[in-house]
Amino acid sequence: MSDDTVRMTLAEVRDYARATLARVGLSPAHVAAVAETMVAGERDGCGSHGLYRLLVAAHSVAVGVVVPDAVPVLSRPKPALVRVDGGGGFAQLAFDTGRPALVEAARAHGIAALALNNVVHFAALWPEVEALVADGLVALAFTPSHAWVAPAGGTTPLFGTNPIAFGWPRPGGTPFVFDFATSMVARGEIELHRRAGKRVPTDWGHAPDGSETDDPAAVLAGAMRTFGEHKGSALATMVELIAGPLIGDLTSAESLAADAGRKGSPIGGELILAIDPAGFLGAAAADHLARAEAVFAGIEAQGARLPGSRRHAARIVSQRDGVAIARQLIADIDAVTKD
Ligand code: NDP
Ligand code: PYC
Repeated sequence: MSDDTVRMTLAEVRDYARATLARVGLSPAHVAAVAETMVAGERDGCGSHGLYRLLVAAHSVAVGVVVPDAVPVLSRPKPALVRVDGGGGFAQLAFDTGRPALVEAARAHGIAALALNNVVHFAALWPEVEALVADGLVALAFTPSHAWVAPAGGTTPLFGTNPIAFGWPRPGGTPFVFDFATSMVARGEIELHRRAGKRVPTDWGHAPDGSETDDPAAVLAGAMRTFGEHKGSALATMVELIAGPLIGDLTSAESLAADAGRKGSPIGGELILAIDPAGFLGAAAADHLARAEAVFAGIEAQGARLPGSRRHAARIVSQRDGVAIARQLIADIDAVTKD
């Protein structure tokens, strides 16, 4: 461990996150839900969505982007559809509110969807799909963000970083879960590079004049790029559509407009789909899930790793040894959240 970092147990990370979120004015229910996703981020080696997000959350509260004591309201537009109106609060509590009904609906109908509306979103999506996979379901999650990303072929921001997460239950193994932005990287990763004084690869984004740059500040001021050229661009468009207008919520451009220069976290919705393997397969589901294991074995047999394997390895280490947190980050969080 370097002098630049402090080692914390996961319990200390949780206590620190909870105390900070309570101090900035979140209600106890939001404190508990939001802190847990930050603990998960640090635990699984996902620093861009760990304690760093305390700065982001505190700012969103301070500038009035988020309702710190919002009470999510659940409704059932159709038997297999669950909607939670987050009341302008952070998305984590809205998800926790809708999750039991989503699981129940997926088991009853084979497939079900949860729309979170009117939420403020800054979290990674894998904790949500992982929670649904723990209930034996296949899960997908999508959310737009702010218009920071240019479509392939352009240099003007239009899309959000628009993550897609997928989870698949594995008998006796860690689940197969991937979760990534449809931009080259999450914006949080570029912000972490800027904070650390590091350059970024030139394919991560464009400077404000559209030119190539390795300066993270220039990319943040200019436009990020989608991954996979037109393919990532099409997936980013899909996320805009299905987690925006399809569920009656904002696109990333509308979210940025609603932010009105306050630089808060994205405002809008999220779509989560849950599929029960027993829906199509009944009692044969277990046999087919076992057969699916050949796909994972085939990947690993070639020396490739499965998405999620790095996170699960990091989890084992951090549960045993705790995590190293940058002293500067703690100092910055304390500076903006303590009197
Ligand atoms: P990455 O580009 O790091 O991709 C992450 C995914 O790819 C993980 O599932 C990861 O598994 C897997 N992966 C990475 N490298 C490999 C490899 N060599 N072989 C196999 N799988 C691999 O992440 P992003 O920067 O795109 O996104 C980071 C986070 O940001 C996500 O959790 C996302 O939800 C979040 N985000 C949230 C947004 C929001 O609006 N709320 C917006 C944008 C992003 P592993 O974890 O095991 O490394
Ligand atoms: O890192 O791109 C990102 C992001 C946006 C909202 C939450 N995380």
